[in-house]
Amino acid sequence: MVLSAINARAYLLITSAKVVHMKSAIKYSAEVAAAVAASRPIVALESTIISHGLPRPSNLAVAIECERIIRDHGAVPATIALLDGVIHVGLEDMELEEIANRDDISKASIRDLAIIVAQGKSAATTVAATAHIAAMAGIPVFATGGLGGVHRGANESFDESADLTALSQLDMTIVCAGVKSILDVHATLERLETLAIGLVGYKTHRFPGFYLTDSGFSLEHRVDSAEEIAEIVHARSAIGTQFKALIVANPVEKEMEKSRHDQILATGLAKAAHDGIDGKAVTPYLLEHFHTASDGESLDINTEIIKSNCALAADIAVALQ
Ligand code: PSU
Ligand code: MN
Repeated sequence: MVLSAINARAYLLITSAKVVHMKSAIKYSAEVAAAVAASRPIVALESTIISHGLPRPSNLAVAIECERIIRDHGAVPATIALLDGVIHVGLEDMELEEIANRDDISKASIRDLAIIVAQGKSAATTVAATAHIAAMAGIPVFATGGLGGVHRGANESFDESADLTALSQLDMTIVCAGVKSILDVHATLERLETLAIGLVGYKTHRFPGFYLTDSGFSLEHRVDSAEEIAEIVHARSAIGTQFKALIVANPVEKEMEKSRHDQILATGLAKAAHDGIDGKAVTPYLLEHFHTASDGESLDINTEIIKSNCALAADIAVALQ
């Protein structure tokens, strides 16, 4: 049963002319190509956080630091992005710099990928798009900051991140600090349940709230080591639930003071409504508002979040081997 599902997928990859064409659009960095050849542990990293989530020049510094942490933990970083119509799995130094500093880098979700490739454009990949490409490239572990989810007021705006539906269809273990606190966390947790996406807390029974250690919601499952997570990943394959992602929620250690957080969020939401921000501009707008209104405190916390997630993701990738 499990084998036939995998074979069906492999068959598709090998025989579909379109997919083969797509595969030839992938360029591996030298480091990632060597890691793939030697079956070494690899961790996928998204690039939207670099181009749209963090301000310059911290964005490039954080991206470099994240890659270093993953190497220090015995794995190889594969930052994923699209440059001039080519899907990159792993970026060379110059390419990472382009993602961080070029002004023509759009934010690509899964639905944008083919369009960007066909038109020869450049884009950073969201969690959804990164997870899709990583799965295609056979990379099973992914580190990010905070997942996208159901936005506040989604009952009217229908604004729900494609991160959720993407993760309900991919074999991926993703480490994050919960979902971004700018979202409707309760609704997002309900959607995760509906979509059958696995969810465990790392050393906690509380669902993390991105800038906050605790979002106010509890978690049924807790794990305490990378090895335990690897056991779950193996069990998923044996049971046939591997094509639904597993989220490892890793809380930030030093959180923002809650009343300060709530006040900055309230002014940010009011400002976004006043400025008529919607669609994919909402998340970058609110993150930027946080960074400015908190005098960089949210930037420091965001940086800590993703560094810690990179370390844990690398440990998981190593434990999986
Ligand atoms: N996590 C961060 N910073 C970010 C993001 C996640 O710490 O900038 C990005 C991810 O790429 C995620 C995206 O997929 O925000 C969600 O955007 P949207 O809500 O428009 O789907
Ligand atoms: Mn959206």
